[in-house]
Amino acid sequence: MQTAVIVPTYNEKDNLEPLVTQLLSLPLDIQVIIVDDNSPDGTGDLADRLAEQYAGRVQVIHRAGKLGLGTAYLAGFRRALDAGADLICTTDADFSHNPRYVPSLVNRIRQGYDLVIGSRYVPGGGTIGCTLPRKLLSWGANAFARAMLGLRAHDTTAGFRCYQREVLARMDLDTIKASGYSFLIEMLYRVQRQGWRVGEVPIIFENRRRGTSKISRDEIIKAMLTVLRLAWIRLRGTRG
Ligand SMILES: Nc1nc2c(ncn2[C@@H]2O[C@H](COP(=O)(O)OP(=O)(O)O)[C@@H](O)[C@H]2O)c(=O)[nH]1
Ligand SMILES: [Mg+2]
Repeated sequence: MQTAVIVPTYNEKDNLEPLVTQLLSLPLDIQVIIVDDNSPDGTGDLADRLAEQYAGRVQVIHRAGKLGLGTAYLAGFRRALDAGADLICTTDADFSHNPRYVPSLVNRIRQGYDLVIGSRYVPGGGTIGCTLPRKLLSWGANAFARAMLGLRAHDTTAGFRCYQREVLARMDLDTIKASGYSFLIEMLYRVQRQGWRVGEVPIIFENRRRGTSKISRDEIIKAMLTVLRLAWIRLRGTRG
């Protein structure tokens, strides 16, 4: 099975090379698709160098500026679908999502799931090195999204995922409104509503050691608005 791993990057120059190397050394047929938003720190050039070094296994999508995490995933999804990938995974570039878990995500898909989430909030999962505010933010966002949208997964905001090709191929990707972090919640909402089987495998999420988080207050507010918009759609029982 061909597995594409989408890695969105914005200022990840200290993380990208070891991450790509570790992904490519997994015992899977892996292609890496880096989506860089013209990172000021030169991550895009580094990505090009890796694409040259690992020709055929690493591709780069360059975008003009910081256009958001959600649209970066979308650009990656389209490229992966065009390339004929069977499975499409997403991961942060910062090692919070350790590449060693990718095989367990893929294995769970093989057991008959359509979307598998690398989850902090199932038995065996957890976090290391996260500050209390960060834990509270994650916990609050999850509780809110689950309560408002009836999401059954426990880690609804996690960006460590693996999708079966068909889930993305059959989704009208153009109509997804969220462009930032809350894209993850909107995707999960749609996947569940469309009746796909969603599974979770435990991961230990380690706070990044290098670089800084790109989540901002704006993103948090936008995420709340996304949940409210989807809750409204759900309440009216209409498509959206
Ligand atoms: N291409 C692109 N990548 C982004 C953007 N925002 C965040 N990222 C990347 O998305 C991943 C998640 O962001 P991160 O800062 O780790 O968020 P956190 O884990 O919630 O603190 C990282 O690999 C970032 O470099 C964006 O606007 N464009
Ligand atoms: Mg991260």
